Amino acid sequence: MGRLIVVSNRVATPTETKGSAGGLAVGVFGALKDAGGVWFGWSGDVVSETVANAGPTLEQDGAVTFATVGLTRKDYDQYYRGFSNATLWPVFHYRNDLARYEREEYAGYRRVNAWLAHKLIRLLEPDDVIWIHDYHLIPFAEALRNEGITNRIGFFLHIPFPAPQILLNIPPHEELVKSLSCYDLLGFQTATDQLAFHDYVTRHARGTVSADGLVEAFGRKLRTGVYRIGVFPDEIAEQAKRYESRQHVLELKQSLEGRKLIMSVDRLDYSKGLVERFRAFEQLLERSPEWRGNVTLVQIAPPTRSDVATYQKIRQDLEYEAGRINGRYSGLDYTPIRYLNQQYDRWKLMSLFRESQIGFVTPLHDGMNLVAKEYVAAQNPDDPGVLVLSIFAGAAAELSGALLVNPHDAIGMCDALQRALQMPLDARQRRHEINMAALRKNDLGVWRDSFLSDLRSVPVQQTGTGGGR
Ligand code: ADQ
Repeated sequence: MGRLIVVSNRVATPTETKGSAGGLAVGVFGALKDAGGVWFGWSGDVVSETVANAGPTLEQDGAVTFATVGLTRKDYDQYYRGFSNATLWPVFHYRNDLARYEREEYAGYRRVNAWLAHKLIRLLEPDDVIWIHDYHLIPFAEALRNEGITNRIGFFLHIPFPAPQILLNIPPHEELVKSLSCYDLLGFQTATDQLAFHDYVTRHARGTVSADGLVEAFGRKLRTGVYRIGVFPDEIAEQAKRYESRQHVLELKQSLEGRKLIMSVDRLDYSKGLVERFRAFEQLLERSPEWRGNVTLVQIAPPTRSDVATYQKIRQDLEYEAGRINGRYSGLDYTPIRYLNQQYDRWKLMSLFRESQIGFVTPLHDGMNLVAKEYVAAQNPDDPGVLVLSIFAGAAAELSGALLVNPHDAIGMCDALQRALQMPLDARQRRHEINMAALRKNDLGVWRDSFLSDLRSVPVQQTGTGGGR
């Protein structure tokens, strides 16, 4: 079996892969350890041109090499802050209104992909299998193919793939899809995303999709598949239980004074539907006075990408909404919304989930949403909380024990909160069992192993980049 090469925008540090870091780092690292190989990507540092060109920096951990490079200010601005996060991210989350398109940023995005690919080549061996992650790196395989690399290369998209009518808003949409055709296997979070890609291929790229899922486009053949990312539910359950008697949980319990708790945890991002969520909670207090003073929403949302203008705006909007709602419904001893801008340790979060009666997860669009899965896994099976989940999270296709809501319908969300707050124990347990069975059936290991086994079995093509149409 050939080695595994993982490429992602950010690379976890060796320490992060062992501690309580996000499940993804642990999952990917597990596969790297088994096969041996390299994890390659940006270090997260902005550096001088000399330092950037001197990379990659190599760090060895058993059979795994962590290889990272720094980015120059210009590369960071154009590739990361620009085209990745101000064009691709909003459009792929159906927010054309928040997207901008600048030719120089797109050129920078392609330039950085080509530069990174070139840096990786010296670390490659002929039978390595290469797994590229996410929207920052769409042109990565094309750049490798341009340098004559014929290894098997797979791509997993962690975020939604938009319907063609939405994708057309990005002027170089055809180049992006042509770049995707240079992979051997494309993995999507849901069947809807896969279908949107197939739709683009057949309607806008004069390609074909056969009944068994083989795609032919731009002179290349590739496979596509749905690989639902998961968690390791039993590990989360165990850690959540282990942390439940720690100080932070006891303090929270004490401060709630018997009130019901609704928990929400997200990166501070406009795709997560935070403003809509706060307004739905406001509806609950407005329409059901009996809950005033008796239920608290804890929203944990540390800022991300705070140097992208749209992220500054969502932060302001949310602070305004939290202040407005709290001004309206607070009492001397009661604050309805506790809005925390901090990062929390993963196991701490899980133990807080376990204390709450509702997990309120309502993105406007989301690839999967692992928080929804983590919430379920962290519950006490003897007294589980209820997941209230947006139909626009990828996880909604699997978690049929959740109460599904449309995040644009404040009253609908308010009704779901009411229902969850009043749900009897036997109904909560039934829903929890259904959700846990889904998590176990399709855990993080299944996601990783099924993608890699499909990638290892695609036939090697000797062609370089697609010949175009
Ligand atoms: P994200 O948009 O970051 O990921 P999500 O899947 O919800 O969204 O979270 C990823 C991880 O970050 C989870 O393990 C979660 O616990 C952690 N996290 C989120 N908010 C946190 C906070 N406030 N403090 C600490 N940890 C926090 C992208 C896509 C998703 C997709 C994932 C994985 O946008 O749709 O599910 O990749 O593919």
